[in-house]
This record gives sequence, C-alpha cells and structure tokens, in this order.
Amino acid sequence: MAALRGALIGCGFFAVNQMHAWADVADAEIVAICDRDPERLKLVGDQFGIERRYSDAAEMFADGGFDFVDIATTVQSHRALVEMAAAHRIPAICQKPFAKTLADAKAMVAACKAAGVPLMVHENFRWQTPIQAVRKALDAGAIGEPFWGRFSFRSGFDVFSGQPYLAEGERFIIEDLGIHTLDIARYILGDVTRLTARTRRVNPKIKGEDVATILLDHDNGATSIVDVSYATKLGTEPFPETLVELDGTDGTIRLSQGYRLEITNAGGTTVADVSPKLLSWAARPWHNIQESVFAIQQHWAERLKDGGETSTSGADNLKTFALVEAAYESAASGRPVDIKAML
Ligand code: NAD
Ligand code: 89Y
Repeated sequence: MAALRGALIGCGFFAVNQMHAWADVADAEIVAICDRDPERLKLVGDQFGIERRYSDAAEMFADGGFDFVDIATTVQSHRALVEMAAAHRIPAICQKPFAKTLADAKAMVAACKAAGVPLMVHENFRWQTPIQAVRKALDAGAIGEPFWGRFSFRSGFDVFSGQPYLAEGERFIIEDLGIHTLDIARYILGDVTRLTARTRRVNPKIKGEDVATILLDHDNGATSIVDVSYATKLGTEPFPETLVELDGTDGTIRLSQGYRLEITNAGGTTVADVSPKLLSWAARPWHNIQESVFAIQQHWAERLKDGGETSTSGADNLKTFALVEAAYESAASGRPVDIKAML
C-alpha cells in the first residue's frame, strides 16, 4: 500500500523529534513542511531533505498533495490550524496543549467531526514503555481492582533553555507537563468526576506555577494524586520519568525511578526493567519521550489506514483538557470542581 503523505507545521524545538519519528514510521512520510520562521524552515528542511517548504500554512493547504497534517506549533495557533485542516478535509494531529481553553478545544473537535476527518492530540506520555507496562499489568489482573493511585513527576531539570516560552506564560506546569500526568491518571484509573488542586510558584524567574498537587475522584471509585514539580532538586535527576504507585484489592504496583517496575500480589514480588529503547536518533534523558513520539505517530498511521479511532483522539483529549482547566479553577477558588459539568 502507498505511503501516507504528511505535512508538518511548526519546525521548532520538539518538531525535530517528530520528523525523526516520521522517518521511522512504516508507510508514512513527510512531503511538505511549514514554519513562519525562515531559519527554522531551512534548518529542518535541510536536515530531513524536504523540498516543499512554506512560510504560510494557508498556502500549503491550498497546494495540497498530502493525506494528513501534523501541527507541531505552540498552543496559540492550534485552533486556527486545526480548523484550516478541517476546512480542507485533511486529517490532523495537534500537539498538546490542545487549545488555549476548553471552549476552543470543543470547537476544534466539532469542526473536525463536521468535516468527517480524524483528529488526534499528540498526547504521547501514555505511549511511554513504562506506562504501557503498568497498563498491561493492570489488564492482566496483577493487582485486582485498583482503588488508589499516585502519578508523580518531580524534577529540577532545566526545561527553560530549550523551551524559553515556558518561563513566560501565566500558566506553566499544569498546562505544559501536568497535562501529561493527568492523562496518564485517566489512562490508568479511568475518567474523573471531581478534582481539587493546589499550586505554587517556587522559581522566582518564571511567571507561572511550577508545583501542583491534584486530588482526583475517578468514575470507578478510585482516588488518585497527581503531583508535579519543576522545583524539586534530587540527588539523581529523574527527568522525564513519571513515577506510579497503585494499590489494588489483590496487590500493588510501583513504577519507581530508573524504570523499575515492582509488582506484589499473592504470588510474591516480581521486579522488571521497563526502560524505554534508545532509538538511533534519540538522546538521554529524552529517549523515554522520544520513543513515545514514534509510538504515537505509528499508531496514527495505523488508525488512519484502518479507519479506527486513535487512543488520544480530540474527543478523548477533551476529558484530559477539562482536568487542566479544572485544576487552575480549583487552585484559584480553593474548592473542588465537578468535571462532568464541564464536558
Ligand atoms: P517552538 O517555539 O520551539 O516551535 C514552534 C514553531 O512553530 C516555531 O518555529 C514557530 O515559528 C512555528 N510557528 C508557530 N506558529 C506558526 C504558524 N501559525 N505557522 C507556521 N509556523 C508557526 O516550540 P516547541 O518547544 O517545539 O513546542 C511546540 C509544541 O510542542 C508546544 O505545544 C509544546 O507544548 C509541545 N511539546 C510537546 C512535547 C511532548 O512530549 N508532547 C514536548 C515538548 C513540547
Ligand atoms: O513541554 C513539555 C512536554 O510536553 O514534555 C516535557 C516538556 O518538554 C517540558 O516540560
């Protein structure tokens, strides 16, 4: 079968990972790229040998000749570009955070639905090898019914040198990183009914919050904590590992630093190394994220071909994005937020 032809918009810091991953995805290739910054356009175009280059996404859509678009810009342009894709009936992948507001995100999902085109949010953290290993253990019934969880990302890694915009926004860690952790909590323990959050800013050089502690009530009665921090200086820096603790009716799961998965149940305790692969183009410590970029893009190509729904479709991601908005709302008001009322 002929390869799917893709176009990528936004040739910045993270898009380089997406371009490498597209080169590895079976039966897909990037045939056109777009960036309004000529330097980024040239850099990425030359590195990956892409001849069709555009500074204006509207011109690229007008020329066509591709089966899907991968939107790798920052959030400000997501709604306009997704709606442009829908208007041209082009299936779209959109980077996280999906939108600036839940209202925008809902409009984007509605536009793609009305146009009859698939929309996937590039919510890659659930595709990380260690998170997939936790999901598989639960599916195998290793600990019975989980009733409590903790999803923790605590780091002192300098993310601002590669992504300077992260220091400038009114919102930081929940919108940028906690969004992934909240998605993992949903992926592992299911949808959420109610959320309570507290935030604080520790680093005086940034505008937004860099610490958040979030309590979730899940549909199935489980309770979990999502705690994220970029103000945590540890002896061994864990970036970018999400640590997971789960207590179930028949046992426990602990995903701890160093990609160590410990499962305890009536059969005893087993320990496994669930480290991600170091892909040929990847570099530590980012390799965990980089491998998940490949995994989510391969998944997109497969679903686009078989017509199936993606794991992190736009519609699915509304339920993660609502948690982000609710966390800011709860932190501001000090009160719990009803999630179902937002959707
Ligand atoms: P960046 O600023 O380095 O790159 C964005 C690029 O998009 C820039 O080159 C800019 O010129 C271009 N651009 C913006 N609007 C445009 C438009 N309308 N038309 C054409 N080009 C446009 O940003 P980044 O650090 O690469 O982040 C991009 C997105 O990726 C963000 O939303 C970020 O949150 C996300 N991200 C995701 C992960 C992940 O693991 N999923 C990791 C890092 C960043
Ligand atoms: O932007 C963020 C993301 O999505 O993963 C890690 C990151 O690059 C910095 O927090």
